[in-house]
Amino acid sequence: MSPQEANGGKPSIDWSLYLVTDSTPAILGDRDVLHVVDQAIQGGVGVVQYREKHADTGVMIDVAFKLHTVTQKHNVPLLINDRVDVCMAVGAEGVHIGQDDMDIVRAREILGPHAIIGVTASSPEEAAKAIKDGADYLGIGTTFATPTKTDTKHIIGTRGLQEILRTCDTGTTKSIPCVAIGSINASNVQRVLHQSASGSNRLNGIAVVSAIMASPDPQASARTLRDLIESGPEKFYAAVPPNKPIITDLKTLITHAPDVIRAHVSSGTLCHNMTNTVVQNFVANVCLSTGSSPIMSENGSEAADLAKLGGALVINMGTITPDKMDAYIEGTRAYNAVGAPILFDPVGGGATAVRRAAIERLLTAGFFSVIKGNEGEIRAVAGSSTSQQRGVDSGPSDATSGEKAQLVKTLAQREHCIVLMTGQTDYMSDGTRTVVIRNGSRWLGKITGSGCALGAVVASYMAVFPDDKFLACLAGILHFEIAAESAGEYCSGPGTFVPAFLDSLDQLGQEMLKQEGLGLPGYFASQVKVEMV
Ligand code: 3NM
Repeated sequence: MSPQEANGGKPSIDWSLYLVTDSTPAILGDRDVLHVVDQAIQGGVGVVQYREKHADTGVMIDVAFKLHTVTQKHNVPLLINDRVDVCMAVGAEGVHIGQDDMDIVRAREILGPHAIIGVTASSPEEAAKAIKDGADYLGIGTTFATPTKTDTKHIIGTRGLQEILRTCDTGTTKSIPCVAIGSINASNVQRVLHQSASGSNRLNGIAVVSAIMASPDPQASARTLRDLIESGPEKFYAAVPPNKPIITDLKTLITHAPDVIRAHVSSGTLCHNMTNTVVQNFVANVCLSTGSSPIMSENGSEAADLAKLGGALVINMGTITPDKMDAYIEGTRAYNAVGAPILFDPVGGGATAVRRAAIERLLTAGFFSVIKGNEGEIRAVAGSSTSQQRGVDSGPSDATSGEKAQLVKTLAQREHCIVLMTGQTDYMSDGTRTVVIRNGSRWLGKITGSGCALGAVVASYMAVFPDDKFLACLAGILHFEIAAESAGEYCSGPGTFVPAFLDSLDQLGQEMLKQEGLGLPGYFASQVKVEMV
């Protein structure tokens, strides 16, 4: 049986990288569309859609015919955007229709059962209807706002993609290939694939216009995208990369923590802080005392160079301004581009409209390995805030411990990252593992910057131990909070706590190094107050 016969008479399609053409001068420039498509296919494009919104029908048929010759040479299907008549005229493999174009049932009647018909869907409802009406695949989006198509109705982000993917596999409707579209390029393709997944439902591929059509080297751009898609997004973005064991047993996690602390203490790993002006000096000292090398730079233009140095980035929006927002986004993109960890601390996230909007903008702009905040901030990120945060303090909470654990777990599952909610008791989840941490000292709540400093520590721990970022975070938290407990025993108040804490952070690290090879130090084991829930 040929692949075509095996697929109900339709050619089997490699959806991983789907190219939509655009001949407008702003995108295509003076390049030849046929040459670009030929190059793109050689770079790894598996399906081509001819999209032309302005040409006369005769011109469209002429270009589509020539394009079909190119795609046939490579055994890749050609689909025509919107125009069933052009598809028939050139014998293309199918059409792609938008919500305002010809109805899919009518298109199917005209083109017959063997044609490939794809439909644009921006919501679970549109997806469900398209599936019911017999679509062969869905183009879902608009993922992110794009200058290529400014009349898109809904910008749905990776959360919207997740919802649609969930609809596509309810058990009652058939599963259908889905490709996401809208401002997807080499800098974000892996995190779109990672963050859009809903359980085992994943995108089959991504569709792009400008990332290839506007490229001076379409073959190289297609190859880069293809490699990024095939190399698997989880390598950088999952708490535990593929092929590494996920330790679900708390005792084993705790047993490994001292090794991670030792690795960090002697690492001098770069901790790049885009943090608030109130805490910079203290945070830099905490970094040094725990073994990382801090740089406090809010200059977005140098983030790309710093991102290549093997460290981590902290984005702490405590003293946010419009200029700083742009820098945070530049920093986020730079670290995402090399797969380096970023910790996002949405300080005061529930306090003002500006900060709530900043959270949305940042979550759209990039991927954060950890989102860390107090309860008010985490609720602002989750969109489940019921009370107005007063300044940067969390505000009162009547949530039970179980509800807090569920909050971090649900948000971790939604964002596909680690969520750390700090307070007298900390809650942390990577969506699979959720822990409650009762270590720490009351003095941490009496000085400025303790939460911000914890963020910096956790970030650099992830850079040192990327094989299990959840374990890295846990080790960093224990280093920080157990040291705070020791310092709390000797200090006489918040003033003396600060230097005692810096000493204690350093001493705990040095003790760990001395006891290398001796297993889990007894004093450390006896201090750990962590529970898995
Ligand atoms: N359709 P780029 S967005 C053709 O949301 C198209 O349905 C969209 O271009 C939709 O890859 C879009 O350059 C343009 O952002 C995508």
